[in-house]
Amino acid sequence: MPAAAKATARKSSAGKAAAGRSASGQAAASKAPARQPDQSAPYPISPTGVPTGGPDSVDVRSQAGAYLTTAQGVRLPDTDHSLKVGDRGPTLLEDFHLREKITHFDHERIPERVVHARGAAAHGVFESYGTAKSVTKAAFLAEKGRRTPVFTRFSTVLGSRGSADTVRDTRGFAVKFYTDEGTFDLVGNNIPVFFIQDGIKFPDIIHAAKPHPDREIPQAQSAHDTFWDFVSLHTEATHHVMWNMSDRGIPRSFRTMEGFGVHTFRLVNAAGDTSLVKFHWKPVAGIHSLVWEEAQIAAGVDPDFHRRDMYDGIEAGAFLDYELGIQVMPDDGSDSFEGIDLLDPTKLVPEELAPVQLIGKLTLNGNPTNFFAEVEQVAFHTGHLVPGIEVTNDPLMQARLFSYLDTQLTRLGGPNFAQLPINRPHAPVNDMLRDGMHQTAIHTGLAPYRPNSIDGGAPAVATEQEGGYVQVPRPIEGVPVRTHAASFDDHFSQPTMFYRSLTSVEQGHIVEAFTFELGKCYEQSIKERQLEVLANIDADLCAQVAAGLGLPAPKGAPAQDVVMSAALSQVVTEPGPITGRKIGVIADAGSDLAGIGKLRTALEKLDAELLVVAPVGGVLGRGARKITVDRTLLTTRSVEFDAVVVAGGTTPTNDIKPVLLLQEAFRHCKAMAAWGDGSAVLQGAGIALDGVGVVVGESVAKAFIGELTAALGVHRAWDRAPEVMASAVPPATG
Ligand code: HDE
Repeated sequence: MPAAAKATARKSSAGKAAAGRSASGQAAASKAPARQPDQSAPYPISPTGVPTGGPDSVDVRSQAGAYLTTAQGVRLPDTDHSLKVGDRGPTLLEDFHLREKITHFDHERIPERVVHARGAAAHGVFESYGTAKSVTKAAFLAEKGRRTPVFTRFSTVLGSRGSADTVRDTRGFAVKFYTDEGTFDLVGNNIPVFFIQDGIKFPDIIHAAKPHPDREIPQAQSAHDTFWDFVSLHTEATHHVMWNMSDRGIPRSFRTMEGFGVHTFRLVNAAGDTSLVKFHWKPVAGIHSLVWEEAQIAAGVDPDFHRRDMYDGIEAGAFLDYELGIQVMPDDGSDSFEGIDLLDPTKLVPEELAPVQLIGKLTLNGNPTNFFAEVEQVAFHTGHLVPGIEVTNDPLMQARLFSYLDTQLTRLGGPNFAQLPINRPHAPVNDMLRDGMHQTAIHTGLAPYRPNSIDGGAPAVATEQEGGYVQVPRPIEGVPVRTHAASFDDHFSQPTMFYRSLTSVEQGHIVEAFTFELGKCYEQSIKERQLEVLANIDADLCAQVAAGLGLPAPKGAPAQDVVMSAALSQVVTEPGPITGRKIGVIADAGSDLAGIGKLRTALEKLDAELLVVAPVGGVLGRGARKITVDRTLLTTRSVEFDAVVVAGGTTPTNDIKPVLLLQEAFRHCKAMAAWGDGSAVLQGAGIALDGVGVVVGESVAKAFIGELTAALGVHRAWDRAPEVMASAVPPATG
């Protein structure tokens, strides 16, 4: 994107925030660091949802000024020495600055999230296509062109706050829409199904998947006994487990993940007609994953792999784009569609049966300004709904409606967390909720109760026509039972559909993942029980995993007549966009610097980033041809790049670091390229120039750039996989 266009995009998306930032009051705080252009912050909105500040007011979101002060605003002469009796003497209790500074520090941490503790988030905007008008009256979806500010948090589920980004896990995909009709949260995952059918089992699956309670290991992993113990016994988890073991469990980037609302929602249009709907986020950059070895290396060399990728991309103007889509099913009272129980969150509806209709676009274009205030304190809740969007009887969804509000009381220390800047609705708030820990609103009026006469009867309740959230009539009858519907009993046919709908490369990854994870278990009986589960999905899958574990493959009864769903595969043959992708160019002092410059210009036009990798840091060349070294061979590893290119003129070397970098990237099926005599460096690493996904050219000409970007656009050269990724699994025995 050209610089001017980027600036405009940012300006319009940062919207009111940008206006607040440039307020002249900021001038008084001349020494305070300004926000970076890529940084947004929650809009300056009061706890009652009313925008604060005018053009002349200080930006209330920043705590800034020329002088260091106490929390009470008293200017401080020194913050490096405590107040002592003489320069060696005991410290005085009267040192209010010392005590305030240390006390506040002692209380800087809040409890991390029970699940989804590790996360990163960005601000953005959602623009409606208006195509959902026929199914929902929610204005942020129904009105064409309407733009709604959003805050989106991505997360892993199992790890602690400081764990690595690239572990094998489900990813959270939670979006807060600050709509004019109140806040709507779509708290989804990157996997369309869940481990359990009933919320009452959530503590069980999470206790099983978290580190063992005695030694607290392993961190952020499912490859351990308690996880496999539980899921092998609790077979309704099978479908979700299949997705976790697939490439979906190790996304390349937040920008290349799909997102799903998982549950079936009930949408209501202006006429009161209802539909059953599943939400999907479709990444514009395509769906793409890491390979397992890459994920493991990245967890060590860059535990911040995903958050860095998102923050850097946004800073460079390579925003993250997703289209929101819905699958619409009739609300005919059966709560099912084509034989699929829509209240069972372990089932998906194949896109071939109910196509995903696109209804709007999400663009993430602003980094947080303060991680704690925004990313840590944001509080999502499945009960944050707006008129036109309602829930269903999905027993998982029902339990979530309780949990999210409840958990914030501990995590955010009381009932007023909706007043935190990141959580404040942009719609006016008039809630009659009063007092409590951390109350920051100064409510007026004497009568926070209804009915009242003292405040003239205000506030009024709203009718449906006035925008009141009035649930559609939903007849409910039955006797209280602790049981489930018979339609919830099928745990295997959709896992079979998933496995068989994938390409052989993707299936191979699933086999390897199961073999790895079960291979890390100690209890033989757990491995054997999980093999029995696999036998009910696909005999071949079971046989291959059993062979890798050195165990006999049990016989099962996989479903015979499953429908296939091509939409479940993420392998593409047509090149897509390369937004946000990173291309490493190996160079040295003798390299063709003009060629590097030309390639960088071409890639930047496509919102991709070129990084120069050289033996040592500093600059290459002189004068106009000067190029800064972005990474040295010591500071980078192949996993940082989607493609590795050797610049013409680069001297071949026996140094193990460039050889390792090239061989690793090649083994991970990435696009490889060289121009001019740079191809000798490729050959020196044992890479054949006529191989799949290897691009060579005389110079950085149009054809060379085109072939390289096409190779990047299909994500990986999978046809290379049998040659470079085969692992010697012994043949299955009878
Ligand atoms: Fe969550 N989940 N969950 N979950 N969940 C939380 O809420 C819970 C479930 C999801 O970035 C917690 O604020 C129960 C499904 C995301 O802040 C907690 C059940 C899906 C996030 C909680 C589920 C999710 C959470 C922890 C079973 C996908 C991160 C802290 C009934 C559709 C949100 C918090 C963020 C977070 C409970 C199942 C997604 C404890 C009881 C299914 C993306 O309230």
